[in-house]
Amino acid sequence: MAKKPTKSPGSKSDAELNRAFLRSMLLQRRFEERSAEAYALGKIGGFCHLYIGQEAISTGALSVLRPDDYVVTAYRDHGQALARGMTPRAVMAELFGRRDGCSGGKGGSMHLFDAKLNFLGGHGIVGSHIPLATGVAFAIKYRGGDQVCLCFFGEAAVNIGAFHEALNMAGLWKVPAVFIIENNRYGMGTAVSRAMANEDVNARAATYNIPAESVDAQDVFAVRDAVTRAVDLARAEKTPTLLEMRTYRFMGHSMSDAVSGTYRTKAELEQEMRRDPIILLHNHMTEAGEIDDAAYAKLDEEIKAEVQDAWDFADASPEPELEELYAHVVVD
Ligand SMILES: Cc1ncc(C[n+]2csc(CCOP(=O)(O)OP(=O)(O)O)c2C)c(N)n1
Repeated sequence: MAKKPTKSPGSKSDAELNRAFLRSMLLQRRFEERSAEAYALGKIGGFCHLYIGQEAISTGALSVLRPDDYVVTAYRDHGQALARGMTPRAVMAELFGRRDGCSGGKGGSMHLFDAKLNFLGGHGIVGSHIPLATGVAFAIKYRGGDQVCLCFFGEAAVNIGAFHEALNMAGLWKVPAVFIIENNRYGMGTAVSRAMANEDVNARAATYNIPAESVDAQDVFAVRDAVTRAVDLARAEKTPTLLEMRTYRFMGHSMSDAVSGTYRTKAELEQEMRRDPIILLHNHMTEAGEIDDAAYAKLDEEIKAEVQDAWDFADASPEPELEELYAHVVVD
């Protein structure tokens, strides 16, 4: 955490940027803590995968993008949706299955979409969206644009055929995509070492002639630096990159899993929680004299109020009408 952040061209000072990062990560954290509570109260149905512990990835990576760039992601999508600029109200209403949710209440936790933000979801089938990202990036190049497409997925998706087909084509056609592996070391209840013949996920990149990098993803500055390099390469030279973000999820796989699960030790979890990305950034800002306890507490209170507002909004929003059942759905 010694490094200074890379600033956006002509934008915020380091202190302002750090504060924006802290705000973004805390918003995701508080939002999901309340989501867990809402799930336990039965206000959220279906699946719900929390992102707690991984917030430096969404925050650092999406801070690099322009509004006209594209984002495609998997089912652990709340943090990325918020970091991309979706409102807590629209996300919470979607989790509650209500009409004012970003997908009209019919998508739920795993299917957050916002076409205006070029946020292309929220996909529940492991690895299924990676070819979509290659397709989006191909379309950008075909049309002569200079946008990029960022694609997030878990390390288990690296074992899926779609990953290999998509990376082969991306490498062959040289499309402006950045593939981000969020390596939290577990796919559901299975450790990487029990599921992968070669745990070096970046080794796959060389097969497809794609550059790769591994990043300490609890450090928001390291994430931002690596994604800046990859996005610059994609924009200028239409070269894709594979980035392994080394992280850890603090919660179970989903709300159907215990908080820690039975597949890892409590000691491991406690050890990893010492590298909470929010604590690391907070410590850095405290040492730099950019925040004190009172300012942190005030920020936290503001964010908690914003999340409470999202909860109230979602609770008051009506359910979708019955006639909506077949709208936007392929039924034949
Ligand atoms: C093709 C497919 N197989 C199995 C599942 C069931 N499943 C859902 S999540 C998951 C684990 C994925 O782990 P990873 O990609 O590492 O992401 P993480 O949950 O750790 O973020 C599995 C096996 C699925 N959704 N799709």
